[in-house]
Amino acid sequence: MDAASFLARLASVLDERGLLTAPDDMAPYLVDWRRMFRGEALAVARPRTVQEVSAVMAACAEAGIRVVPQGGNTSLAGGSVPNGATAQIVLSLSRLNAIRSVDRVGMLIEVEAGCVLQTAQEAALAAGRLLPVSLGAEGTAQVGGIVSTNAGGINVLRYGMTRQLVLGLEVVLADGTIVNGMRHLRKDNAGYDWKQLFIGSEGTLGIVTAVVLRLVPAPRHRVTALMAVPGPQAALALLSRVQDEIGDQVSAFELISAYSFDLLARHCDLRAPVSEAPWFVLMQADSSLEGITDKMEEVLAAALEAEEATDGVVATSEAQARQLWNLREHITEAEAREGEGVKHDVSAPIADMPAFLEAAEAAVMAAHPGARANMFGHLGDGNIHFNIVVPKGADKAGVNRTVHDVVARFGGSISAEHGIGCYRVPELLHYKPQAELDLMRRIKAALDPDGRLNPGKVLG
Ligand code: FAD
Ligand code: 2HG
Ligand code: ZN
Repeated sequence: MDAASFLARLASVLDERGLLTAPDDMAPYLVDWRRMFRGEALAVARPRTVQEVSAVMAACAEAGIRVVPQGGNTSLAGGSVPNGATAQIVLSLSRLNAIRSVDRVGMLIEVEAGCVLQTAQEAALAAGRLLPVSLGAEGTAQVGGIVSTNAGGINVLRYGMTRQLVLGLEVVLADGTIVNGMRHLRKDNAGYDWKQLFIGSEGTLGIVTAVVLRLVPAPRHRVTALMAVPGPQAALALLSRVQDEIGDQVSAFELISAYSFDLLARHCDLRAPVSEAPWFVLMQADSSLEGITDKMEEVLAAALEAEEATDGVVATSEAQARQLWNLREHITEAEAREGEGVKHDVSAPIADMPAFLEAAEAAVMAAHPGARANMFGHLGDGNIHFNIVVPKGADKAGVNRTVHDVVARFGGSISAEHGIGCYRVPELLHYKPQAELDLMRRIKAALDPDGRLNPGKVLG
């Protein structure tokens, strides 16, 4: 089938707003959030229903066209844009975005893939429930995207990764088959839990079209605190103390380096309301019961006494809490404004984080003069964004290898939450044991035998 016939076929299964082919219309879909990866596409398909997704996939199968699924296009791993090779279309889920239902008693939400995460969060909150996936891109990222990347964010410590929240899933396979597993069940051991294959597979195994997500009771009381700490070891001592005293209520525990605050001050005019320190911890606890703020203040006073922290501020209003989180959420933007950032989204066993940070920073400084580490992230999950700001012309792949060699020494992962996309393919192939890669390839071959789903991503 030639390109013109293929596009005519696509147009016949979509409505008049469902197919974009003009370069200006397609441009935003062809470049990633960091503007590092750009590709080309024959068209952008924007179906409104799962039947239309199925028809698009069947047409692509017949014509041998490759498909790049795209949600909010906030991937930090270059996963959501074409990679330049061969004939591809972008399949945008943005118009398949309905909230089908919110079940207050069953504590779940049924939502289509293109629904923006924040919209789903707001619908849950209106019913007195919390959808506990929270990340800086939540105003743009879509539910299908967070499921397809198994997104993390700031609440993993208490509620787990996105995977832990998915009760039901609807997917469209490479040949257009619709698989409807939209169950509202907490318990279901009837056969293989196939939905786990699609969660976190970054669009390489199928198209996520709808999801049932578990909700939790919306907390009535929340306390947020920013603490200045002498170092990562002290931060871990503080984490332990907080876990001992209010562990069932801690929902976020984030480590931020002084350099991150330096970037925030210079590029976003944002400043920490505590005295200077080499490191900071931003934490949050949520509860249905009153008294969490008093308890947090008591715990933090003891931490100051024990010199695990040197200063701190507990937010006394919702607005002040928002300001503290605003600092944390702007680090990515501040780093982007500073210049060339080499991102590492790494994890290591939590207790080893201080030693890991020291070893990784020393290795980078020794091997790459002029580099600076912008370290921040989810210490409570053992996940740090170990991003290196480098001078122009630096050997970025070399920086990756230096950091990831240290990660490997600590038994860590080269991607804790952002995924592989195309950015980390060489690193995955280098560090993942052969037997695991072979198993992944067998899964890929079973579900996408012609290699048409998100080519060049994850396994390359
Ligand atoms: P996209 O970027 O569009 O796609 C991501 C991947 O999923 C691609 O491989 C794409 O092909 C695939 N995909 C998308 N939708 C579908 C679908 N319906 N079916 C099949 N495949 C699909 N990530 C975190 O984990 N934690 C964070 O704290 C975090 N913070 C961020 C902060 C900022 C400022 C930014 C820009 C990004 C952040 N991210 C974070 C990364 C990103 O937001 C997440 O990976 C998010 O889950 C991507 O959602 P999306 O809808 O934008 O997906
Ligand atoms: C965060 O935790 C995100 O803020 C983005 O995962 C991290 O910019 C980054 O590398
Ligand atoms: Zn993160």
